[in-house]
Amino acid sequence: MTTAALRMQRQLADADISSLCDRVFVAQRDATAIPKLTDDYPQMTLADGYAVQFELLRRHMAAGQRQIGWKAGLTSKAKMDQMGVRVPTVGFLLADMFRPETSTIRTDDLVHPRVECEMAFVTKTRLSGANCSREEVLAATDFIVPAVEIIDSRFSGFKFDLPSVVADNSSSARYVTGGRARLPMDVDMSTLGVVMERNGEPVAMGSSAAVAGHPADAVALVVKVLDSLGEELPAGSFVMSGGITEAIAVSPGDHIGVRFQELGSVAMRFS
Ligand code: OOG
Ligand code: MG
Repeated sequence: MTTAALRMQRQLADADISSLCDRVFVAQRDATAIPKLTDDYPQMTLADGYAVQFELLRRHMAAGQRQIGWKAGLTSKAKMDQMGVRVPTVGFLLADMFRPETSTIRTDDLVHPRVECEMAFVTKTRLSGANCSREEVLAATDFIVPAVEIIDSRFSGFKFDLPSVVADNSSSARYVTGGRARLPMDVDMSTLGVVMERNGEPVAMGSSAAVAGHPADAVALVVKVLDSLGEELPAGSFVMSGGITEAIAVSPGDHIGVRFQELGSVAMRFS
């Protein structure tokens, strides 16, 4: 896993970044599918994708939204294989994307939602730097908690490339936490089993080992990506470390339950 690609220069002018941000903003707000951005801007780079994402974040903050933390995306082989993108990404998480455990989550304000099981971290000290390590992440972790992310690509057919998905905030849409919060030293996070059930049938299963070798490595990756963009991870951040298995499509009426070894369950319903 490398952040070298992030040093790539931007190719697009500020005006293009701003108009691409408009496109993504409207597609997210109205839950409409749009073609991937590189269809119109084939020269668009990963750095351009992050420029669009950060402009989107600035707009949400200016509108009074609150940021809760970050997510890592495409950190497991299962996810990379499913999406055909082999570089992990990050995305921001806002307070209004959160949904409580056991709640009913609407799908009519989403394009084509899918669910993923993830380990989430809450930090107690600041993390920064291009060489952030697993050990630093574990030392800075207040607690870990199981989470389910509801992703929703704004791109037609859930098909995208790296610059486009980064501009679309790495498909972030909703997230749910539940189960039991645990101290990082009390569980072996490298090999926790997870089973996802849809309407009582197992639909995906895996081990936390699938996440970049160790979920804390994915948090370190978030810190490294933020560093390459001139940012750091503040204390008190909520960070999701990426889908352990492939993502599973959900429809109105579906019930999703995820059992995490040692960490309890997270459940929700879709309407
Ligand atoms: C990109 C977001 C991936 C994860 O956990 O891997 C992601 C996507 O698959 O649409 O959130
Ligand atoms: Mg995810």
